[in-house]
Amino acid sequence: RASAMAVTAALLTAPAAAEDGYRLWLRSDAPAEGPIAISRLGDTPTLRLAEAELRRDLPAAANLPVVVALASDPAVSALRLPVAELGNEGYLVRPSSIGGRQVLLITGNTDRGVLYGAFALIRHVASGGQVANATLRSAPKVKLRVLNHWDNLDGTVERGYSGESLWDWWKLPDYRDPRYTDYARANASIGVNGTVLNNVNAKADSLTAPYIAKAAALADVFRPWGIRVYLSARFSAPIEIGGLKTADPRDPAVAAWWKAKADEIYRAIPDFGGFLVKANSEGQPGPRDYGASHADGANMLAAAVKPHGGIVMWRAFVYADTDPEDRAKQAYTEFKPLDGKFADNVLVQVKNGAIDFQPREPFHPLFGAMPKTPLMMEFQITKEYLGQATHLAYLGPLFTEVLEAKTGRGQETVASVVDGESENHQLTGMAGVANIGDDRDWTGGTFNQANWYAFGRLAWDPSLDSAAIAREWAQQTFGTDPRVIGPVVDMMMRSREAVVDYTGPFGLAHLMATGHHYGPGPWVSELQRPEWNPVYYHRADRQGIGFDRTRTGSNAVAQYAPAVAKLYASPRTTPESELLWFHHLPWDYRLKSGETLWDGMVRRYDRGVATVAAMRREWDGLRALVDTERWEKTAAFLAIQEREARWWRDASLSYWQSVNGLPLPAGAAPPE
Ligand code: GCW
Repeated sequence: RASAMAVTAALLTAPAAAEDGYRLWLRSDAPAEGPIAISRLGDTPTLRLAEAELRRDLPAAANLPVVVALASDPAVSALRLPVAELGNEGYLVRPSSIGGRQVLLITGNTDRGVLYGAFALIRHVASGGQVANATLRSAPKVKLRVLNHWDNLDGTVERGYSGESLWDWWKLPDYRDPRYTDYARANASIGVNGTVLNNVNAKADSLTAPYIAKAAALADVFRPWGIRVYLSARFSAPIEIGGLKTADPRDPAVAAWWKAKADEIYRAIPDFGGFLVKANSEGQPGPRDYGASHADGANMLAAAVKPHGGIVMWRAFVYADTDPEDRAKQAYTEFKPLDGKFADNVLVQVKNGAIDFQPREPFHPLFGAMPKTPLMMEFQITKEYLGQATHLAYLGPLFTEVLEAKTGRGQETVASVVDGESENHQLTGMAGVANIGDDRDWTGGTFNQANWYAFGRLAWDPSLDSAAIAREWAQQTFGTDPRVIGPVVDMMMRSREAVVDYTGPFGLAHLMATGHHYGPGPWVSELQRPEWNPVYYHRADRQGIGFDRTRTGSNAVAQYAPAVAKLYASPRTTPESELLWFHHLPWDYRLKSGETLWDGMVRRYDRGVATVAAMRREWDGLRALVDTERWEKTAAFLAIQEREARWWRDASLSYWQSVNGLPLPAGAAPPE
C-alpha cells in the first residue's frame, strides 16, 4: 500500500509524459475546474475566439468572473475608461463593475484588441500573475508585425530547419488543415498580425489563379485571428505568367498588368496585405534590369495595391557581384539617394545588419539615414548562421542589441526609427524570417520556439527587455517552478554570446562553410563571387586580421551619422565586440584587457566552448523537472552543440594559426 501511494505521488508530481512541444507556449495544463464565469458582450468571430481562449487556457486560479467586450458596448462605454489611447489593436484588462457585478473586464476598441487582451491575461496568469487584481494595458508600437516564410511552392523551405512547409499547396484550397488554425492562434497570442506565405526568392506561379485561391483559403482561416496574408512577388511575373515582353516598371502595359493582378487578388482576398519584393539581389529580377530605380519598381507595385489599402515591403538587401564596392556599403549607396522618392504605402525592409544575419553585426547604416521613408526591420528568426535547428541560441539579445543601438542623430535609436516615433511615421513594421515548419514542435526544437515568441513580443513593443521575454516564455513553456526557470533563463541569456564566441569573436563575420552555411569555413577563398568568400570578410594575413572600413579602407563608417562614424573611426572607441568588423589590426594589438588580440581571440573561442559545456550541465540538472521528451531532445541538441562548438573553435584556430604562425597562448585548451 505504501509503495502504491509512492507511485501515485510520483505520477502526480512527474511532468507530463508526452510533450512533443506542439502546444508551444500555450499549454495551460489546468483548465478551469469549477464554475469560472466567462462571459461575452457582443458577437463577432474574433470575440468568440477571445472567449474560447479564456475558457481553454485560463487556469483554475481565476476567481473573478471575466467579461470580454468591445469598448463601444454600452456597458463598457458607461465606465468612461481611457480607451482612446488603445488605438486599433490595444487592450485594457482591469477589475470593473459591470451591471452591478464585480468582474475582470477585457476590452479594446476592436475585437482584435480584445483577443490580444485575452492572450495577455492568459500570459499574465501562466507566468504567475493573479486574475483578481490583473490590470494590463498595452497597444502595439509597430503596426505591421509580419512573419516572412521562405516557403517554396514545392514544399521545401529555404533556410528552414524544422521540416517541410506548413502550407500543403497540393490539398489547398479544399482541405484546410487544422494546423493552420493552431498556427494562427500561436501568432495571435504574441501579436503577429501578418504573414508572407512564400519565399522572397519567389516563383511567378504563386501569383496565378490556382495559388491565389490557395492563399485565399489560408487568409480565411487566419482572418478571425487578426492575421493578414501577403505574398512575395516576383518582379518579372508579367513576362513569366503575363505574356509581356518586359517587366520595366515604367512601361504602362506592365503597370496595367500588376493593377489587374492586384484587383484579381483582392477579389479573392479582400483584406490582402500587399507584396514583399526582393529585387536585383542574388539573381532576382528587378527594376535595375531596365535602368529603372528601386523606387520606380516599388511605386509601380504600390499604385496597384493602393486602391485596396495594400502596401509594398521592398527589401533593401541588395548587392551585386559586379559591384566592387564593399558589400556592406552597397544597400546604403543604392537606397539612401531614394529617400523621399517612395510612395506613401511603401516600406523599405532592411536587414538588421549590413551583411546578412550574422551572429553579430553592427546595426544597418540605413537606420537613421532615410528619415522620409518608413523603414521596416527584418530579423531572421530561423538561425541560418547560428547553428540552425540544433544549437541553442536565444535571439532576444541579438534583436534588442540592434533595436537599442543609437543612430547618432540625437537620442534616436533604431527602435525609434522602426516604430515611427523618430519621424512620426504612421506606417511601421517589423518582419521576422520564420523558423516554422511541419515538425511536431513547429520549430525543430523547444528553444527555437522562444525566438518566434521573442520576435512577436518585440514587434509589439521593441522596448521590451530580452531577459523578461525569456522569463515569460520559459514560464509558459515549462511551468513556473523557479528551479527550472532560473537555469533555463540563464542558459538562454548566455547562449547567443556563446555562439558569437565560438564562431567568430570581435566582430568577425561570414566565416561559415559554403552553400549550407553550417559549420566553419574561414579558409574558403575560391568561390567565383568574391563577396561570398569568407576571406573577403576577415582579410587575415601574417600581420593581422579584420576588415578596414575606416577612411583608409572602404570607409563604410562614413555611412553612419557623424557621432557614430566618429566612434567607429578608431579601434580605441569601437566596441571590442565589433572591432574586426571595422578595423584591420595586427595580431599583437592590445585589447583593453591588456592581452593581445590573438590571445583574446583564443580566449573567446575557449569561452564559447566552455559556456556550452556549462549550459549542458545546467540542463542535466533539470532532468527530473522537465518532461522526458523535451528534456531528451534538448539534451541531445546540447551534446551536438558542444561538439560543434569545439569543431568551430579548433578549425578556426588551426586556420588562423596557418596564417599567422603564432602558438596558442599558455593555458589555452589544445585542439582535439
Ligand atoms: O541569408 C541569405 C540566405 C538566402 C536568402 C537571402 C535573402 C532568400 O542565405 O537563402 O534568400 O539571404 O535574404 O534574400
